[in-house]
Amino acid sequence: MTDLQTKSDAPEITAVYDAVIVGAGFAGMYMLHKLRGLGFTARVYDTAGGVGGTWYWNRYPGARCDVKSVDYSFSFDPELELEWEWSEKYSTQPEILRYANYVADRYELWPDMQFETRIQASKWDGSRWIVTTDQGDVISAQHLIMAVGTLSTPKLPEVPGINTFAGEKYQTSKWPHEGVDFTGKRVAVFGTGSSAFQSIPIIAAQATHTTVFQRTPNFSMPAGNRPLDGSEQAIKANYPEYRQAARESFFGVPIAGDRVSAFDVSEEERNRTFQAGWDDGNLVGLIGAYNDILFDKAANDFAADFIRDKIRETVKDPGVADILCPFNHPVGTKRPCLDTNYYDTFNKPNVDLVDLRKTQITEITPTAIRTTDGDVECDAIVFATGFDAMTGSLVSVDVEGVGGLTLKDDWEHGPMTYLGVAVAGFPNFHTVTGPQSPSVLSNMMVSIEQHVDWIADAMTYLRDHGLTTMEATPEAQEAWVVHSTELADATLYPMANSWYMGANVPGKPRVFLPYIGGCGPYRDKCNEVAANDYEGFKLS
Ligand code: NA7
Repeated sequence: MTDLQTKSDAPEITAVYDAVIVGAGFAGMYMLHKLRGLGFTARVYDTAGGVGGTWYWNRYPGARCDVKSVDYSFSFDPELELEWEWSEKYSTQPEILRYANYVADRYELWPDMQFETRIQASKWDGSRWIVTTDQGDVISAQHLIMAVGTLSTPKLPEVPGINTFAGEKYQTSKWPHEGVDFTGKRVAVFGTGSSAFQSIPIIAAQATHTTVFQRTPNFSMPAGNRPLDGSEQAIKANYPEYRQAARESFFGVPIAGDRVSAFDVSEEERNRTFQAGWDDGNLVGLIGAYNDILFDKAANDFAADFIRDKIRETVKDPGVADILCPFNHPVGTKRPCLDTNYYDTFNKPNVDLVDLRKTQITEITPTAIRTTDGDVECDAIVFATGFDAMTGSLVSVDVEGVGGLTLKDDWEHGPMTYLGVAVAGFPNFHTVTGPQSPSVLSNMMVSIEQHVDWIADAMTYLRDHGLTTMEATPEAQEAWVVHSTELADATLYPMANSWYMGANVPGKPRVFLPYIGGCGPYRDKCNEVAANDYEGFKLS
C-alpha cells in the first residue's frame, strides 16, 4: 500500500492499491500472486470466511470436480504442480479446498486477503476506482479485477410458501460446514443439474425416503472415479508438454487425434467410439468424439440416443427411465454431468421421481411439497437449483463507469464485453473468465491462468509505457459481441433452455454467455491484441 490519499470531493480513502481483486477463489489467488511478483500492490476481498470460491461454498455430499484433477490444477509453477499429489481421478471438494489453502500458504497470500467482506460499490472517478465495502473500507485502486467466479450467485426457485417450510432447508451452493446427516429423514430434492446428480445418490443412501423433483432431465455419464493411477502419473512426468497441449486445445483439456464427422464412420465404429468415451468417464468423451456433435442435430442425436439407451438399460422401471431421458435438448447444450450411480439410485424402492412437466408444484407448506397430484410430506428440502450464471455476480456489485453508467444498466439486454475481459465505458475494469470468454466451456484453471497472465501483462505494459488507463473501444467491443454471437448461432447451444443462455433466471436476456471459439484460438486472439499494442483499447 502507498500513502493514504484523500480527495476533497470524495469519501475518505482508507487504503490505496494498484489493484483491488474481488474474489478469493483460484482466479483471485493467482491474480494476487502474479501482481505481487510484478511489484504491484493488490488486495483480495471475499465474502467467504476463507479461500476457494466455489469450493468454499459448495460442500454438499458428493461434491467433486468433473474435470480430472491433473487438469484442474495450477500450471504456473512447475514445483507446485509436481509437489502436490491428488488422490483421485476426480478430486472431492474437501481435497480441492485443501489445495486452495495450500496455495494460499505456499505463496503467503493471507496478509493481502480480506474475508467476510463484501464489495458493495465501485465508482470510476475519472482516473481511479473508488471501491467501498460493507466493512467500511473505501479503497482507491488503479485497477478493479473481478475474479468473482461464473457460478457464484445462487438461484432459488420461485415457489409460493418456500419460507413457510418448518423442516430443514439446504442449498447445495451454501452447504453447512459441519455437514448434514439425513438418516431417518424424508428428503425432497429440487433440481437435476451436476450438484443434484452428485448429491442424490448419497442423500438417498442415508434418507428414509427421497423424492426428486425434476424440471428438465439431463445427460450424464458415469464418472468412473478411482484412485489416481499410472496414467495420471505419466501425465505429471510429462507436464510441460501436456499443459501446453491443454492451452492450445478447444476445451482446455487435450483430446488425442484428429476428429472427423460422425457421418464419416460406420454405426459400429461410432458406437465403439462412444463406448470408449463412456468407459473413460469424462465430460468430452461423447461431445468431443466427432467434430459435428455440437453443430449438427443429426450427429448429436447419435450421441443422445447412445446415452438414452444407457439410461434405459440401467433404470428398471421403463416409465421412470422415460422421465429420466432428456428429450428436447441436444447433448452438451446444457452442461452435461458426470455421476456415480445416479440412474441406478432410481431403482431403489425408497426413491421417487416427480416429473414437473406433468405434475406442478402449487406451494410449499410447513410440512410438504404440495403438488397437483397431492402432498409430498418431507422433513428436509435440498435446493440444487443452480445459479444466476456468469453475469449475476458481476452486476451484483454496483459498478459505475464513465459518465455514471452502471454495469447493470449497460448489460440490461445482455453482457457486452471485449474479449470477455474488458467492458467499454469501464476503464481498468477486468473480468477474469467473464462472459464472452471460454470460461465455463473450458477447464476453468486453463482459462483463469490465461486471463490472469493477460491482465497482468496489460498492467505491466501500461506501467512500462507511462500510461495509467486502458478502456475497450465501443467498436472493438461490438465486433467481439457480434463474432461471439455468430459463433454460438452456428452451434446447437441456442436450442436449449440452459444457464449458458440465461434461461434459468426469469427476465434474464436470452443470449449465449460464454465464447464457443475454443480455448486455443481465443488465446491466440488475446495474444494478438496484446502484440498489437492492445488493439481495440484506448490507452491513456
Ligand atoms: P444447474 O446445472 O444450473 O442445475 C440446476 C437444476 O435445478 C436444473 O436441473 C434446473 O432445471 C433445476 N431447477 C431450477 N429451478 C427449479 C425449480 N423451480 N424446480 C425444479 N428444478 C429446478 O446447477 P448445479 O448447481 O447443479 O450445477 C452448476 C454447475 O456446477 C454445473 O453446470 C457444472 O459446471 C458444475 P432446468 O434445467 O433449469 O429446467
